[in-house]
Amino acid sequence: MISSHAHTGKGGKMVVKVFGPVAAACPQRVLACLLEMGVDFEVVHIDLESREHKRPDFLPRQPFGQVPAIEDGDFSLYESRAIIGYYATKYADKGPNLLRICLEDKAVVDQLLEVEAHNFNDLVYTMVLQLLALPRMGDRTDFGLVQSCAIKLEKVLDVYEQRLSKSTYLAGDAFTLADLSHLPAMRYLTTEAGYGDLVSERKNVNSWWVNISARPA
Ligand SMILES: N[C@@H](CCC(=O)N[C@@H](CS)C(=O)NCC(=O)O)C(=O)O
Repeated sequence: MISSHAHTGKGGKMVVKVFGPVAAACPQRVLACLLEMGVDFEVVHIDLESREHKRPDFLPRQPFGQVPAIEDGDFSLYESRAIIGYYATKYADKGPNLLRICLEDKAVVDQLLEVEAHNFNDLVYTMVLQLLALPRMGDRTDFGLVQSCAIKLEKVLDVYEQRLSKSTYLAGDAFTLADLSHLPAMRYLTTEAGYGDLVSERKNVNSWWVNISARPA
Protein backbone atom coordinates (compact mmCIF):
# COMPACT_ATOMS: atom_id res chain seq x y z
CA MET A 1 0.00 0.00 0.00
CA ILE A 2 1.33 3.46 -0.78
CA SER A 3 1.29 5.59 2.35
CA SER A 4 0.84 9.32 1.91
CA HIS A 5 2.07 10.09 5.42
CA ALA A 6 5.56 11.40 6.06
CA HIS A 7 7.25 8.68 8.08
CA THR A 8 9.48 9.50 10.99
CA GLY A 9 11.95 7.10 12.54
CA LYS A 10 13.49 6.92 15.98
CA GLY A 11 13.81 10.35 17.61
CA GLY A 12 11.45 11.92 15.09
CA LYS A 13 14.05 11.66 12.28
CA MET A 14 12.75 11.40 8.69
CA VAL A 15 13.69 8.11 7.10
CA VAL A 16 14.11 7.34 3.42
CA LYS A 17 11.16 5.55 1.86
CA VAL A 18 12.00 2.86 -0.67
CA PHE A 19 9.08 1.88 -2.90
CA GLY A 20 9.21 -1.68 -4.17
CA PRO A 21 9.08 -5.29 -3.08
CA VAL A 22 12.24 -6.40 -1.24
CA ALA A 23 12.27 -9.56 -3.39
CA ALA A 24 12.89 -7.65 -6.65
CA ALA A 25 16.46 -7.19 -7.84
CA CYS A 26 16.39 -3.44 -8.58
CA PRO A 27 15.04 -2.40 -5.16
CA GLN A 28 17.63 -4.77 -3.63
CA ARG A 29 20.39 -2.69 -5.29
CA VAL A 30 19.10 0.37 -3.40
CA LEU A 31 18.62 -1.51 -0.12
CA ALA A 32 22.17 -2.90 -0.27
CA CYS A 33 23.50 0.65 -0.69
CA LEU A 34 21.42 2.11 2.16
CA LEU A 35 22.56 -0.72 4.45
CA GLU A 36 26.22 -0.19 3.46
CA MET A 37 25.94 3.54 4.11
CA GLY A 38 24.04 3.10 7.41
CA VAL A 39 21.04 5.13 6.20
CA ASP A 40 17.70 4.60 7.98
CA PHE A 41 14.93 3.56 5.63
CA GLU A 42 11.52 1.99 5.45
CA VAL A 43 10.22 -0.17 2.62
CA VAL A 44 6.84 0.73 1.16
CA HIS A 45 5.79 -2.55 -0.42
CA ILE A 46 4.59 -2.26 -4.01
CA ASP A 47 2.90 -5.43 -5.14
CA LEU A 48 4.09 -6.34 -8.64
CA GLU A 49 1.71 -9.28 -8.95
CA SER A 50 -1.36 -7.07 -8.60
CA ARG A 51 0.37 -4.51 -10.87
CA GLU A 52 0.39 -1.81 -8.21
CA HIS A 53 3.43 -0.32 -10.00
CA LYS A 54 1.29 0.41 -13.08
CA ARG A 55 -1.44 2.24 -11.18
CA PRO A 56 -2.00 5.99 -11.65
CA ASP A 57 -1.16 6.72 -8.00
CA PHE A 58 2.30 5.10 -8.40
CA LEU A 59 3.26 6.49 -11.84
CA PRO A 60 4.21 9.98 -10.57
CA ARG A 61 6.99 8.20 -8.60
CA GLN A 62 8.23 6.17 -11.58
CA PRO A 63 6.64 7.16 -14.91
CA PHE A 64 7.73 3.89 -16.59
CA GLY A 65 5.78 1.86 -14.02
CA GLN A 66 8.77 0.08 -12.49
CA VAL A 67 10.40 -0.23 -9.09
CA PRO A 68 12.32 1.10 -7.20
CA ALA A 69 11.64 4.74 -6.39
CA ILE A 70 12.64 6.64 -3.28
CA GLU A 71 11.27 9.56 -1.31
CA ASP A 72 13.68 11.41 0.96
CA GLY A 73 11.89 14.35 2.56
CA ASP A 74 10.95 16.61 -0.37
CA PHE A 75 13.24 14.79 -2.80
CA SER A 76 12.08 11.88 -4.96
CA LEU A 77 14.13 9.80 -7.40
CA TYR A 78 13.85 6.66 -9.52
CA GLU A 79 16.43 4.52 -11.42
CA SER A 80 18.28 2.27 -9.00
CA ARG A 81 21.80 3.18 -10.17
CA ALA A 82 21.06 6.91 -9.95
CA ILE A 83 19.71 6.33 -6.44
CA ILE A 84 22.80 4.45 -5.24
CA GLY A 85 25.02 7.17 -6.76
CA TYR A 86 23.03 9.77 -4.87
CA TYR A 87 23.37 8.06 -1.48
CA ALA A 88 27.02 7.13 -1.95
CA THR A 89 27.71 10.83 -2.63
CA LYS A 90 25.37 12.25 -0.01
CA TYR A 91 26.82 10.14 2.81
CA ALA A 92 30.37 9.88 1.46
CA ASP A 93 31.78 10.94 4.84
CA LYS A 94 29.57 8.53 6.80
CA GLY A 95 29.88 5.09 5.18
CA PRO A 96 32.47 3.29 3.06
CA ASN A 97 33.92 5.16 0.08
CA LEU A 98 31.78 3.49 -2.59
CA LEU A 99 32.56 6.08 -5.29
CA ARG A 100 36.32 6.65 -4.89
CA ILE A 101 37.53 10.21 -4.62
CA CYS A 102 40.03 10.63 -7.45
CA LEU A 103 38.44 11.54 -10.80
CA GLU A 104 40.01 8.64 -12.71
CA ASP A 105 39.07 6.09 -10.02
CA LYS A 106 35.50 7.40 -10.07
CA ALA A 107 35.47 7.12 -13.89
CA VAL A 108 36.47 3.44 -13.60
CA VAL A 109 33.59 2.85 -11.14
CA ASP A 110 31.22 4.50 -13.66
CA GLN A 111 32.64 2.36 -16.46
CA LEU A 112 32.00 -0.84 -14.48
CA LEU A 113 28.51 0.37 -13.52
CA GLU A 114 27.73 0.75 -17.24
CA VAL A 115 29.10 -2.75 -17.90
CA GLU A 116 26.95 -4.09 -15.06
CA ALA A 117 23.80 -2.36 -16.36
CA HIS A 118 24.16 -3.25 -20.04
CA ASN A 119 26.52 -6.21 -20.55
CA PHE A 120 25.78 -8.18 -17.37
CA ASN A 121 22.38 -7.27 -15.92
CA ASP A 122 20.43 -7.34 -19.21
CA LEU A 123 21.43 -10.98 -19.76
CA VAL A 124 20.71 -12.13 -16.19
CA TYR A 125 17.43 -10.19 -16.19
CA THR A 126 16.28 -12.04 -19.34
CA MET A 127 17.34 -15.40 -17.87
CA VAL A 128 15.53 -14.76 -14.57
CA LEU A 129 12.44 -13.53 -16.41
CA GLN A 130 12.38 -16.64 -18.61
CA LEU A 131 13.26 -19.19 -15.93
CA LEU A 132 11.37 -17.82 -12.93
CA ALA A 133 8.91 -15.03 -13.68
CA LEU A 134 7.19 -16.28 -16.87
CA PRO A 135 6.41 -19.80 -15.54
CA ARG A 136 4.96 -18.18 -12.40
CA MET A 137 2.60 -16.20 -14.65
CA GLY A 138 1.64 -19.32 -16.63
CA ASP A 139 3.87 -18.57 -19.67
CA ARG A 140 6.42 -20.90 -21.21
CA THR A 141 10.18 -20.49 -20.87
CA ASP A 142 12.14 -19.92 -24.07
CA PHE A 143 15.08 -22.21 -23.25
CA GLY A 144 16.85 -21.26 -26.49
CA LEU A 145 16.90 -17.63 -25.38
CA VAL A 146 18.14 -18.60 -21.90
CA GLN A 147 20.94 -20.64 -23.46
CA SER A 148 22.02 -17.83 -25.79
CA CYS A 149 22.09 -15.40 -22.83
CA ALA A 150 24.17 -17.89 -20.81
CA ILE A 151 26.71 -18.11 -23.65
CA LYS A 152 26.99 -14.32 -23.86
CA LEU A 153 27.21 -14.12 -20.07
CA GLU A 154 30.19 -16.49 -20.09
CA LYS A 155 32.08 -13.93 -22.19
CA VAL A 156 31.20 -11.13 -19.76
CA LEU A 157 32.32 -13.24 -16.81
CA ASP A 158 35.57 -14.03 -18.65
CA VAL A 159 36.24 -10.28 -18.81
CA TYR A 160 35.52 -10.06 -15.07
CA GLU A 161 37.80 -13.05 -14.42
CA GLN A 162 40.61 -11.21 -16.19
CA ARG A 163 39.99 -7.95 -14.29
CA LEU A 164 39.74 -9.75 -10.97
CA SER A 165 43.11 -11.43 -11.57
CA LYS A 166 44.59 -7.93 -11.18
CA SER A 167 42.50 -6.45 -8.37
CA THR A 168 40.32 -7.72 -5.51
CA TYR A 169 37.28 -5.74 -6.68
CA LEU A 170 35.99 -4.81 -10.12
CA ALA A 171 37.11 -1.18 -10.02
CA GLY A 172 40.29 -1.67 -7.99
CA ASP A 173 41.30 -2.67 -4.50
CA ALA A 174 38.28 -1.29 -2.64
CA PHE A 175 34.60 -2.32 -2.62
CA THR A 176 32.61 0.24 -4.64
CA LEU A 177 29.20 0.78 -6.22
CA ALA A 178 30.46 -1.24 -9.21
CA ASP A 179 30.56 -4.36 -7.00
CA LEU A 180 27.46 -3.46 -4.98
CA SER A 181 25.37 -3.04 -8.11
CA HIS A 182 26.04 -6.67 -9.08
CA LEU A 183 24.69 -8.13 -5.81
CA PRO A 184 21.00 -8.67 -6.76
CA ALA A 185 21.52 -10.30 -10.16
CA MET A 186 24.51 -12.33 -8.93
CA ARG A 187 22.33 -13.71 -6.15
CA TYR A 188 19.59 -14.69 -8.60
CA LEU A 189 22.12 -16.24 -10.95
CA THR A 190 23.83 -18.37 -8.32
CA THR A 191 20.68 -19.43 -6.44
CA GLU A 192 17.20 -19.48 -7.97
CA ALA A 193 18.28 -19.42 -11.64
CA GLY A 194 20.63 -22.36 -11.02
CA TYR A 195 23.63 -20.95 -12.91
CA GLY A 196 26.08 -21.00 -10.00
CA ASP A 197 28.54 -23.01 -12.13
CA LEU A 198 29.22 -19.98 -14.32
CA VAL A 199 30.60 -18.34 -11.19
CA SER A 200 32.19 -21.25 -9.32
CA GLU A 201 34.17 -22.40 -12.37
CA ARG A 202 35.94 -19.02 -12.56
CA LYS A 203 38.39 -18.81 -9.68
CA ASN A 204 38.64 -15.02 -9.37
CA VAL A 205 34.96 -14.33 -10.03
CA ASN A 206 34.10 -16.97 -7.44
CA SER A 207 36.41 -15.46 -4.76
CA TRP A 208 34.98 -12.01 -5.53
CA TRP A 209 31.40 -13.29 -5.21
CA VAL A 210 32.17 -15.14 -1.93
CA ASN A 211 33.76 -11.95 -0.64
CA ILE A 212 31.09 -9.38 -1.65
CA SER A 213 28.14 -11.59 -0.74
CA ALA A 214 29.51 -12.04 2.80
CA ARG A 215 29.50 -8.32 3.62
CA PRO A 216 27.50 -7.59 6.78
CA ALA A 217 25.23 -5.11 4.94
N1 LIG B 1 16.52 0.77 -14.89
C1 LIG B 1 15.54 0.57 -13.86
C2 LIG B 1 14.94 -0.81 -14.07
C3 LIG B 1 13.81 -1.06 -13.11
C4 LIG B 1 13.23 -2.45 -13.29
O1 LIG B 1 13.46 -3.12 -14.31
N2 LIG B 1 12.48 -2.89 -12.25
C5 LIG B 1 11.83 -4.16 -12.31
C6 LIG B 1 12.05 -4.93 -11.01
S1 LIG B 1 13.77 -5.40 -10.83
C7 LIG B 1 10.33 -3.93 -12.46
O2 LIG B 1 9.80 -2.96 -11.96
N3 LIG B 1 9.68 -4.85 -13.16
C8 LIG B 1 8.27 -4.81 -13.38
C9 LIG B 1 7.91 -4.19 -14.71
O3 LIG B 1 8.80 -3.78 -15.47
O4 LIG B 1 6.71 -4.15 -14.99
C10 LIG B 1 16.22 0.66 -12.47
O5 LIG B 1 17.38 0.23 -12.36
O6 LIG B 1 15.61 1.20 -11.52
